[in-house]
Amino acid sequence: MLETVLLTTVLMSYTVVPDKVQNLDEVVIISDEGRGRKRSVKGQVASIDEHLGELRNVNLVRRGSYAWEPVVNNMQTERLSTTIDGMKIFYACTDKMDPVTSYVESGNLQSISLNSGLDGNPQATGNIGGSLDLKLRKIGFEAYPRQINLSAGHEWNGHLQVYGADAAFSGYRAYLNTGVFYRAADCYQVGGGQLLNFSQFSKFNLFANAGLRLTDTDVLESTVIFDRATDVGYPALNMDVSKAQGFITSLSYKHRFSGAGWETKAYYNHIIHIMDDTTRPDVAIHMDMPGDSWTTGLYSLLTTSLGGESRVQHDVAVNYDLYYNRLFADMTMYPGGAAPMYMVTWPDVGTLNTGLAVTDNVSIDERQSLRLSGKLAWQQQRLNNEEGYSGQKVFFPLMTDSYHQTTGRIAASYQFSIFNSQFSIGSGWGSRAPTVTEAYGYYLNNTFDQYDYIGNPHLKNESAFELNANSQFSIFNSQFSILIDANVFLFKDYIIGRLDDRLSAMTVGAEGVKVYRNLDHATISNLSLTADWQLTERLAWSGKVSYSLGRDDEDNPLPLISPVSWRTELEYSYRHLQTRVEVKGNADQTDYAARYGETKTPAWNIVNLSAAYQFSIHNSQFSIFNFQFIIRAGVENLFDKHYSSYSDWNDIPQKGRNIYLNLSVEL
Ligand SMILES: [Cu+2]
Repeated sequence: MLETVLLTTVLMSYTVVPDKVQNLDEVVIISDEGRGRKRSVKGQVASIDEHLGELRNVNLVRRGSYAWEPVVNNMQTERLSTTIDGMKIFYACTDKMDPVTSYVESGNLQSISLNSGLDGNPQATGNIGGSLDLKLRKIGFEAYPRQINLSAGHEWNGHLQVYGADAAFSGYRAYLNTGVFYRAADCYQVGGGQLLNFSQFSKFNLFANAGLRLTDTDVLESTVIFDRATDVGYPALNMDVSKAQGFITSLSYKHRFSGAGWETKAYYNHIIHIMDDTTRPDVAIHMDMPGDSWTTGLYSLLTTSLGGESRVQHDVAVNYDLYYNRLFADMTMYPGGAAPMYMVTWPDVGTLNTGLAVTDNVSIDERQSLRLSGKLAWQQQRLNNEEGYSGQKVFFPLMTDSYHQTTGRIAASYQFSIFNSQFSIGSGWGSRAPTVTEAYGYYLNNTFDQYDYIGNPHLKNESAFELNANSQFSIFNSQFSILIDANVFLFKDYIIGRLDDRLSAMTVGAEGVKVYRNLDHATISNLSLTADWQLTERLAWSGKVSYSLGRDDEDNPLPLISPVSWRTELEYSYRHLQTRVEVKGNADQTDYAARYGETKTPAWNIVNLSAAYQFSIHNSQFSIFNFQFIIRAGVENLFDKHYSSYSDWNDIPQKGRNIYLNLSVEL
């Protein structure tokens, strides 16, 4: 009902048809234009992190209010690929305070797509758990001539403010999307009313996407994003961030043949991350810890359909990519009364990576399809900082200053549909090279288990074999449907830190030193059940429950694996109004990884309420006065529960009761 109301507004300009070749497992829509699909109840004003939370396979590790780390299939950054419109970008913090999703703003994006497991998007490398691609907002040619969006939001808990303005212009020759966004918050109150110190942040973002049609078949496109977060508190860590800045830019050329498309994009991005502990009281030794990440690269993607008149059709994509990334981080400690101590924590590692990916979506007949994908990549790494290299060589006398690795992935899945039901089974194998932290990190303190970590340049590649299956059943004219989704990842040479008691810690208060090792094997498996029920024309119910398991080579639980979790929603829609009650929670974390320093997180449940109302003001005489308004309001954590989830770093408590109100206007 609501969908049809909303669809009468602006839909055509942003066609969000999932790319056939990419076989997206899940998409969350961010802009207000892609209506009727999976999206946050806060609309466009929601943060990227809140949008990511809408995806079925995604959890978030939270170290504060800002820059949450996405986890897919219970695997963190090291086992995922995150790209922005296919561009590689790497974070610059040795403590993972800045996942790359923190360098864009919701208003920059059209959607976020997730490919679960080893069947990654063509540009993805090292994606064992999955790949996320953040799709930038592009109005395209010959859409609406002009579109302006203004949005503002306020959340009472922590006085969060969000302001955004973006404009889009579209013609036959050219198009432009541009916007400016600001969001900032003070420290928030946890359940019960206590203030959580160092949970503030502020962020400013500017972006532009432009397209120019050169001929009927040739197009140039360009992107520039500037994003700067300042004064970001990390209550779960010992340090905050004074500046985290991303500059992201690309230029691409698209050519259309008959029945085929070819895109070549060149890009460059630079991330600066500066940690700061000067606002913290009682710091034993002050430290300066900056980090830098530079990436430049290109990809060239050819997509075509083959099969001609025959029943079996192939949608084929071939992608070549090449990138060069440099990561450098250092640390200066200022012990009171003594000379400063200097240390290189990431030894200016240059990684040159190149790969070739092929995917083929085969539609066999109306009921059956097959998807095949594979990628082979080769990389060369060089340690360019002499001081960092010689520091690590003390522990690994046989190490050299240059390494190379070959990684690959291959996946196949088969889909079959009958009546109103769909079945899919798939399998894959893939490997990843150790990250710069895992191979060359130097005395990186991990506040999760209180150990200093040293990288191991002799690590082998980690690999995994994946099996997955899902089936969806619909009954009562598709008014009720159930989706069961299961996957298992069998790892070989799983990379994790293990205690080395011959070494002593450098950080004050650390318990010892861990060195990254390959475990012979490990397992991660996930099972989820989702149900949707259209009770009446106006009332819909949905529910989801999921269960996950992670085990190391000695059958100990792996860290940061979700306990049993659930979420259920009841939604009532009437004309332009949509209201929703949501209950979500986790069971007791009985399977926590004591061996890896994890503590047990107790069960919790919270209730959220939300409502959205849309209306418009026209003046038929002057078509220029045509305003579309959406008001969204809600209460999160209605009963002000004091709780933290298993993925809250060091069990920092979540927000207490929070009332929000936001307004979007389209003119
Ligand atoms: Cu940091």
